[in-house]
Amino acid sequence: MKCVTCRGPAIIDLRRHNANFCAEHFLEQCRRQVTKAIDEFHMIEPGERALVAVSGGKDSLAVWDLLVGLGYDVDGFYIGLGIGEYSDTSATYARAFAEERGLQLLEVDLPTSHGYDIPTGSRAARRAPCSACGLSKRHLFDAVALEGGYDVLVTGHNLDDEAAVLFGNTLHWHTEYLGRQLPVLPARDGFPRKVKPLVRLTERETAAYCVVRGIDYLVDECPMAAGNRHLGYKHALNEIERTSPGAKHSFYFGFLARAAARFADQAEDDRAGLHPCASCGAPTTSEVCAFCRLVERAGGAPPTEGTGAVPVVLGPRRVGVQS
Ligand code: Q46
Ligand code: ZN
Ligand code: ZN
Repeated sequence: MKCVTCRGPAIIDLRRHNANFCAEHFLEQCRRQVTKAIDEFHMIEPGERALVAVSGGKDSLAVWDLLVGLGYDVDGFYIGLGIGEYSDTSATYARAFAEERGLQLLEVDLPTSHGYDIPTGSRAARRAPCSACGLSKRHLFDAVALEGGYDVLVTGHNLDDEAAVLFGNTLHWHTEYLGRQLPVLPARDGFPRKVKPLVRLTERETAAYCVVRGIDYLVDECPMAAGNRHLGYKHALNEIERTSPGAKHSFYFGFLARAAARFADQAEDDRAGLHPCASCGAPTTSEVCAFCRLVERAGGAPPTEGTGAVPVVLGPRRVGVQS
């Protein structure tokens, strides 16, 4: 197996590109794919400040490393979800990554700052754990990015994630979600743009990227993910990919090129009815937003001022977040 660029010994084969790469040229390939995604979808402009949502897993650490390597100004943000040992361990990976590289990491600990953890919150609100978790994370990402004056919020969603979500939404014809399933969601109501620079890389590639770069990441899956539908869709797509290399890519990018715009109106309609939450000010269609209702049901309370985000690893620059 030889590297397609230098003919040296290859370490990875990428069947959908019909190419093998040595370590050096594999890293180059990852950077090229991320640059292409950023340029194609106008994700981050020069001089903008980005905040990456960091979980301690391979994707979020890979995207942080890639963006810093490409010269972007990026801080990290970690949320302690209170999911037992999983959360304790994931935090150590996120902090170690930031410390070793002198990057700034902000942190919110949900139990400390809002009085609930994901297992309790999901039971109290009668929501599936991932639903309560996703809602809490989305709210805090927006709020902390806004509080810290960031222009862009970056997440580590990769091609497998996006194809699996698209698969689920198509399977059930959730047309209201299809118009929003884009690699970039524009800024609105003072909230930052949301971008997914890893959409051109698969899970296998982000894992290999971390190994080659020597990035230590949490391999274990969140214990609450077991048996969720999203994982089932990923397995199904992996089976298809095995016999049809490139199927995931053409499914997702074909959707973006030829179908997403057809569902855009519905996404716009959803936005039209937004107004500030009576409790926290976040955009919502009801009087009090779903996050504030979740916090209340879980018996917690929002911090009196701001999100409670504090820098736990101090990089070269302090931002004006509240402590
Ligand atoms: S952390 Fe949260 Fe995930 Fe765990 S509870 Fe579900 S959504 S699986 S990315
Ligand atoms: Zn090479
Ligand atoms: Zn609210």
